[in-house]
Amino acid sequence: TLQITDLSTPESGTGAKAQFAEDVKNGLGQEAKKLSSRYFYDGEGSRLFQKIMHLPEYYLTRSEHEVFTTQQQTIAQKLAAQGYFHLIDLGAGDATKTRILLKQLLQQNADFDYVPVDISGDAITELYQELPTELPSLQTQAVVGDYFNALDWLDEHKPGRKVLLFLGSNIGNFNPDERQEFMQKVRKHMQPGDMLLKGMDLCKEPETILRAYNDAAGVTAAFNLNLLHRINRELGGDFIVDQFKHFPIYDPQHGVMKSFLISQQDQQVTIKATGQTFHFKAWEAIHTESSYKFTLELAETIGHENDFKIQQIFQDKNHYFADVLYIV
Ligand code: AVJ
Repeated sequence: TLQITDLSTPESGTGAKAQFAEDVKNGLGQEAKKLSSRYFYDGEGSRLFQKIMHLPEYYLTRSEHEVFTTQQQTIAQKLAAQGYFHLIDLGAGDATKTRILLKQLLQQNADFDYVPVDISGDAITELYQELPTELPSLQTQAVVGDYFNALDWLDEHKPGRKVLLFLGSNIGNFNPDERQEFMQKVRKHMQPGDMLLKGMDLCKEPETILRAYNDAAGVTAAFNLNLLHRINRELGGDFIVDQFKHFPIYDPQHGVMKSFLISQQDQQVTIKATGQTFHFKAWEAIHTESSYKFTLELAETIGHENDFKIQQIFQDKNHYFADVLYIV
């Protein structure tokens, strides 16, 4: 059976747009200009991210896929060892990696239901069309909405043991403060015995990391620049996108990959929805994304700080990527 609960409100469309305009206005109004990577994922951005996941340089997806195709038996056993649970997939997207786990869990006759959560109604609708034919015996309760609205809803309507998935190194887009807040909020929804399986990209040869965000085909550059196209499309901006270029840099001391858009000349940009004109000096930068990288020690510290223990760490052969299983 498959049910969808839509927690997005009727006015969340216009509300979301006002929020986007507000965030752009604040970000470009700062001394050090910035835009949030949250806004990369419109239709075009999501399509470009799919392409990124297939790039030879973007090792993250392949590494985590290797973890899921070589260690799925152990992972499934650990998750299912304590009986009935909700498998809650935060930011499920197209659930490529989760499907491997779902097949394994069904094969092992695990007692669970699947709760994909995504802010994108389109992603959830696609799962709705595919999962019943691919995995007919799977019990699914999909939720469209924000992670924490979804967790509130579950606590109220479907209590029970939780296993949370947060895959793909999505945690990397949070800065340390945001990451701490995320872990605390997640922890508040969890009880002893509940688990969190978190994908984390690991510190490695800096060149390897840098190449993953600076691919030869220029897909990541297009992904980054799409943010300006999106502002033009949705907020009535007049960015001449060709006058900006993608500039990625890896900071090996803080373990963070940062991406910028550089203004290649002195220019002005007017954005109707913000009612403002922004000035860019030649070679001025807009910070658009940080992707944090982790060590296993940091994974442990993050756990301890929030009252989680590490139950097991799953890694690919190269030790490029870790899926860390935390337990309360
Ligand atoms: C989806 C956040 C895991 O940071 O590696 C890919 C997004 N940005 N290439 C990442 C991304 C540029 C990706 N995450």
